[in-house]
Amino acid sequence: MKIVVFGALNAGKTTFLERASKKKLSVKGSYEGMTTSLDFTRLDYNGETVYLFTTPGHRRFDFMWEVLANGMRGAILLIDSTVGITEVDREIGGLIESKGVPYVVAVNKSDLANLSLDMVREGLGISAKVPVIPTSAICGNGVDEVLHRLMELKNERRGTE
Ligand SMILES: Nc1nc2c(ncn2[C@@H]2O[C@H](COP(=O)(O)OP(=O)(O)OP(=O)(O)O)[C@@H](O)[C@H]2O)c(=O)[nH]1
Ligand SMILES: [Mg+2]
Repeated sequence: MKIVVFGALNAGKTTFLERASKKKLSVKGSYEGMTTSLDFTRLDYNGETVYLFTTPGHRRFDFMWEVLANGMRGAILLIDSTVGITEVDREIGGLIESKGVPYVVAVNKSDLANLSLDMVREGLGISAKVPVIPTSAICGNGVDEVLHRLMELKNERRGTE
């Protein structure tokens, strides 16, 4: 199953993927530290193979967002706590919503800033059903929880299909 990590420039998507997979990424499409195409890794979650992708954050490569969203079964929207909610976050949130897949919002760099989760929810205009979880891709806090909640949501949905 395919899961895609979205988020604005520098939010920590590549670091999040490295942390989540606990190994070297199979594909790291970066130039001078900035993702220009995608990152990819594969992990096992309770016997299920999960294909994890990240998108580039830079607007110049925003055409990749739609390409990578193709066929995804779940998404993670990474917010940069040190920046707060921006127009790009709202735009990406809208893209994910339009795909109708379960998703989780990860409020990243929580080791550096303490962004109110209610403000994140309000800023993105999302329903109470979407989990909003503080993470630190550097320290590892919250990363496994994000994956766990996403898999839970996906399985709940599968149960009602
Ligand atoms: N303190 C702290 N730094 C982080 C965290 N996550 C990422 N960073 C740092 O933020 C910078 C950007 O991280 P990346 O993982 O490259 O961000 P990205 O979202 O993949 O960037 P683009 O793909 O270019 O949009 C790097 O210097 C990371 O070390 C975090 O949770 N805490
Ligand atoms: Mg990146």
